[in-house]
Amino acid sequence: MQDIVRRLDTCRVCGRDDWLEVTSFGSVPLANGFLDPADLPAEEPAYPVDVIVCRGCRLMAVRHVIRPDVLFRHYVYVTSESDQMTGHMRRIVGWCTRRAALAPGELVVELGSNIGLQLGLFQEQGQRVVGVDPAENLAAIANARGVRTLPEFFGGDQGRRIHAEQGEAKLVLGRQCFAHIDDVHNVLDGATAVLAPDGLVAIEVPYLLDLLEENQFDTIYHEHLSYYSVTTLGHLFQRHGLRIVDVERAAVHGGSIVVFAAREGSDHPTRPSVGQLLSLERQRGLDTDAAYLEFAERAHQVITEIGDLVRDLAARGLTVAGYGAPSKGTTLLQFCGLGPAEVRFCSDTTSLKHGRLLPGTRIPCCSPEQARAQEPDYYLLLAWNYAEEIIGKERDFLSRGGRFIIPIPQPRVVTAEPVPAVA
Ligand code: DWN
Ligand code: ZN
Repeated sequence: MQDIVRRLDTCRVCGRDDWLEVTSFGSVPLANGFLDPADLPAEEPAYPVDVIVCRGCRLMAVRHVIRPDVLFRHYVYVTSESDQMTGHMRRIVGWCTRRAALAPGELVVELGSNIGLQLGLFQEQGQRVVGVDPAENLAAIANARGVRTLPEFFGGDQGRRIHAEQGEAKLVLGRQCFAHIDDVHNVLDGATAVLAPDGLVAIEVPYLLDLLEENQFDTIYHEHLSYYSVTTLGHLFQRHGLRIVDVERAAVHGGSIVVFAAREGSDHPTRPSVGQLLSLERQRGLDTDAAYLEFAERAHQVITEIGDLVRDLAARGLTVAGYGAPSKGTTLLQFCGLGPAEVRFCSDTTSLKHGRLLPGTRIPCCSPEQARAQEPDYYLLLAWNYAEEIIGKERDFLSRGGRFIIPIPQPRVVTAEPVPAVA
């Protein structure tokens, strides 16, 4: 176990070792460790998911850090081409173009660029692009699509090399990858090495406030090492001569923030959004232990309620399947102790997951087409962050009497019938 996992002793942002022990969700296998049924291990290695909060900078983190190459060298999560995500990626282009005054021919560098969908949109409007992603399988897809992608972990060396080869970047973007990074200082060294004097660093992360308030316990797993607020990102950027100049909130992944940072001495004005979110975070108590301990209590309560609901349906002979097999879904099923006896299969649009078994629970994952042939009575909506889009396109399932269970913030059942108003 030693060589794969290490214990986080000092805070990766501020270096202190004064931790609040928030809770433990037990030991589970890795959320994206899908299994090949033809080559099943007798036992899957499981690692603790223990949540801690730094009393210095209020970084929320998981205590056990898995070696990044184990998690990310071959990766099954492919950026979604759903309407919601495509719309969001187009908005990102607009936000960044306006704020960084991006002109054709200028350089955009993206870390964790996956299969290059986001960079492709910058390329379409004339920017030069370089992606950096450690997942060799995904970088190969991106390169085949014509989006230049280095199959590497981004850090100081990569930032300096890109600068030497391509010149300075007007925009360094990292969407939904920052939470996965252990050595954040090395990554910001790389970002500042390649950043133009008037350039912007734009980081999109799931928002800690939304996670806590919406009981998103299932987004806590080994891949997500850190859970950020604007407060904590401010501390982090400051150590690298960067200042947060603006923040956008976005609905993706259950509620995210896109934080724009510029060099301390640059002319970029600091927008009111920054102060507004910093005060909101104080107002909601993110600087107190209570906010985290109360979340933990609610999370365990919701885990019990979801498990009870699904077990009760299965005991009554009703069939339940998972809609989507996202990382948060494999996590939720493991935390709730649900297996193939209660959840027959999970349907997912990602072909890399088809024919495989979910980690830990060993529930089979199939394509939506296969799922249609064995329609369940209830779909447990594991991809709840796409609830609106999915329920919209599954109206026929609902009209045939099917139901969705939306697991968080509290489990609720959705039927075709509008819920009657309470008198
Ligand atoms: O940070 C992370 C991010 C950004 O994404 C990760 N560590 C891994 C991943 O998290 P996730 O796996 O929870 O991501 P999604 O995007 O919420 O996954 C949605 C899943 O649902 C995908 O596997 C695709 C599937 N899906 C589906 O089957 N039908 C999605 C839609 C919209 C659908 O209609
Ligand atoms: Zn800290």
